[in-house]
Amino acid sequence: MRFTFALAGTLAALLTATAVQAQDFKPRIVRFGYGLVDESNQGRAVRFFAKEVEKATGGKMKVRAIGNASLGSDTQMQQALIGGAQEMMVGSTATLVGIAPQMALWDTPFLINSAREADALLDGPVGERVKATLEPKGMVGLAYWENGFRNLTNNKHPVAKLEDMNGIKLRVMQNNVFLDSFKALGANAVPLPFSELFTALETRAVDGQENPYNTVLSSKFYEVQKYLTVTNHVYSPWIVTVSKKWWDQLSPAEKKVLQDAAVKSREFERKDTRDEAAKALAELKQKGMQVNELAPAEAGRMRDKLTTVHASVAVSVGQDLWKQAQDELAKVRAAK
Ligand code: TK8
Repeated sequence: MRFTFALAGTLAALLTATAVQAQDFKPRIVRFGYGLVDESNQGRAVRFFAKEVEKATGGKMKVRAIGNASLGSDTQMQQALIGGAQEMMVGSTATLVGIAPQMALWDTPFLINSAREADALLDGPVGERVKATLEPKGMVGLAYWENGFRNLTNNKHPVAKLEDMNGIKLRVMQNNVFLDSFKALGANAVPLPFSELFTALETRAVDGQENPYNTVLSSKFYEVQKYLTVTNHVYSPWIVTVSKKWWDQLSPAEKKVLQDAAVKSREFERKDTRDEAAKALAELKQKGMQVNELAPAEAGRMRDKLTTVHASVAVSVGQDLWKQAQDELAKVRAAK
């Protein structure tokens, strides 16, 4: 008798669970856009995310991974998300600064010195606070993924000292902190969407650019760039965002699936990116790039120039957020 009750209870629970599931997940197509090529750390992570979501919804929600900026540049996709014409994207936080000014925190040169500091700051209260500023603007931020530490490439000459930056026409992201930083270093900085970068380098409309090793490799910049200077001048995050218009139509269960999958993919993506970055420099040398490390004194001179932009970042993101970030970093550094 007791056994029968127990069995009936389990059956009832199972049936309820199935009923809830069927209601909770509607058939949906999610267009998830990104800027890099399919065979990049970005592409691999979006496909990982797609699989997670399909698994968790029993195939109800289908995520289309659409790379190569086929849906537009970062800023174009952001507008599509805000307008509700596209569901999801991943791209640089730097291109969001026009919409959410506090994102400029992540553009601060030499703010973050290690992967450990990056993870603690981005996944902690500071990262949450900055992420939350997107929602009133029409986008929901789910998780930060890693773009990585940025390094300089160019086609003119090796950059061994500060003065070598003079006269280099350098593509930067569409963002004032990057523009000001590279102007401070003496480069002729030109903002350009990533989707136009390869052609601009190839046709020599610009001489150089800066991005993590992973991207120099996956986007084949080594084909059109001779010199690489190890600068690690800034840690650059990507952020996974959802159209708020679309998000508001989802059930709590659907939202949870997307949120959980974004975090799970973050773990996959960071590991993949770090593994690839560790090997990428050797590969880039093999492909013919001439790589140089800056002498410590020259790195120091560049660093001094770049830290002049710190005060203006603090003003544009607000002293309170700036201080919170510094305090958090001090905590992480002390906990070594
Ligand atoms: C990809 C970009 C890229 C970024 C850039 O869409 O623009 O240089 O580093 O990753 O977001």
